[in-house]
Amino acid sequence: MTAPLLTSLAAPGDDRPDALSVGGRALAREELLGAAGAVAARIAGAPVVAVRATATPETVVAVVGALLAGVPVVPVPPDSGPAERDHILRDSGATLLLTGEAVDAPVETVPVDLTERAAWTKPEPDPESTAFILYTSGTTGAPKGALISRRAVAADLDGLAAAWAWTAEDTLVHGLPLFHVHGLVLGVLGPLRTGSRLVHTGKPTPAAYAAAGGSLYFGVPTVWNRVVQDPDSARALASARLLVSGSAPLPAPVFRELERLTGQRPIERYGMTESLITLSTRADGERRPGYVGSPLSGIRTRIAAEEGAEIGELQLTGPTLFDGYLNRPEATAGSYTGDGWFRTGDIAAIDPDGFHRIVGRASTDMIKSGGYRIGAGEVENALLDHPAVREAAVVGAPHEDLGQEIVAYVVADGIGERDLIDFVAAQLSVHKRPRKVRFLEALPRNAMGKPQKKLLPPA
Ligand code: MLC
Ligand code: AMP
Repeated sequence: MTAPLLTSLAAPGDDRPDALSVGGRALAREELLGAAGAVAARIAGAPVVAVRATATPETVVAVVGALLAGVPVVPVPPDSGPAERDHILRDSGATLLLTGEAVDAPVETVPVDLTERAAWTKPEPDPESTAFILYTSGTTGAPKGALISRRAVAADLDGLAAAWAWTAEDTLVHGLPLFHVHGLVLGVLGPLRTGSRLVHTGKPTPAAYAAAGGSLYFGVPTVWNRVVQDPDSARALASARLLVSGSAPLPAPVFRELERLTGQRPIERYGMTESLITLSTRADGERRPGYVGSPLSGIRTRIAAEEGAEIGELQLTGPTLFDGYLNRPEATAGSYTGDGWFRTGDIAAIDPDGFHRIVGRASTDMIKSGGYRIGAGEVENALLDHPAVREAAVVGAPHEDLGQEIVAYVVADGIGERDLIDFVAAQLSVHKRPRKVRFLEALPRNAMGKPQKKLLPPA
């Protein structure tokens, strides 16, 4: 039986004044619980609450407050422009926006004050109820809200704690954004459930990681690539217990450089917003470059391969899966096979010893840049919203540091690259901006008039 999500949060024990530190501001567990109790009292009964998810202690207090009150939380990227933010607020049905600083918003804002205190004594909500609505991009259209239950989060964190021997003795260090699975679900609720300390560095820079002195470190491959480019910072991580990479493929050369500089092989784990983390190498097991290990407890995997082939779509079942996309029954149905397995859209292979290798994505319209998932269609639609743009095609081009970089091909009149990049950054989120824009006379199309991305010139 999986214990309720917030079981260890309320347990007495850790009275360190810096149990949790975000961007240099620290909170004791009791302070977190008191301030979150005050948030819970203010928002109890709301159908859905949004949180402006800056990398601050206010975000942690807001999220924990909503989880105490049993109100589903929608994290909103703090740099999201009006198009993305308004879509998330409208689509999720959020009636309140919790925020650490005053902002204009189309819904009522509720300030989060770290000094407020209230005891919250109500029992934990039903484990099957929704903990999070996480907005995530598909290949086309606007992001969809993935419904993540309390049970799924609790099961996932327990599976990871077992795989990584993650305990209250650890200090987790990371500087990832607090609006996705990696930084928020693993990176904030993980420490609260395992009882470990958390040091969030504000930004995931090599120097900040080196200075933090943790035992457990999280990063996306771009972060690890930057760490190995800074050998002094990398060497400072030699005393850590585990360096964990995820959210995108860790290039084998970065894996090897990390081993050379720190004396230890990184842990690689694989996951998705819809499934949470499902595969990982283990603290006491083998770690092989290019492999994401074996299923966490309770997860089953299979490869849907053509007759005779070993490589095919990775499919999953298990307790960490989402409960569908909010208000999108067709998209939800389409993400499952007829016999009830979740279709990841990732192409993978499983070695005879059970080790999984992710080979790529089924669709080139799903881009991973710096560990962020970005749908090509979403960026194309944003570009087409600009009056000067007549046609747009967006691709992910291989990039040494970001894994992929977003490149936009447009047919447009009287506008320059910089203006279009800034336009997307302002409408969506900064990380969804194209890094390059190429101007064409026309997009390559087939006889049916459909754009042919394969025929686009090199970036
Ligand atoms: C640049 N900036 C602009 C801009 N151009 N601002 C406005 N308009 C423009 N046109 C500014 C930004 O505001 C920012 O400022 C600065 O430039 C850097 O932005 P960037 O270039 O986007 O940052 P970069 O260095 O490329 O970021 C790399 C990174 C980041 C690794 C730090 O990509 C990152 O945090 N990735 C993590 C993604 C993640 O957590 N994914 C997990 C998904 S969950 P300033 O001053 O603010 O720095 C998942 C499941 C799983 O995948 O398996 O885990
Ligand atoms: P997101 O929904 O943002 O969590 O992105 C999920 C996607 O990230 C997956 O479908 C994979 O394509 C990719 N991903 C996550 N972890 C890894 C990994 N360790 N190796 C390769 N790809 C990964």
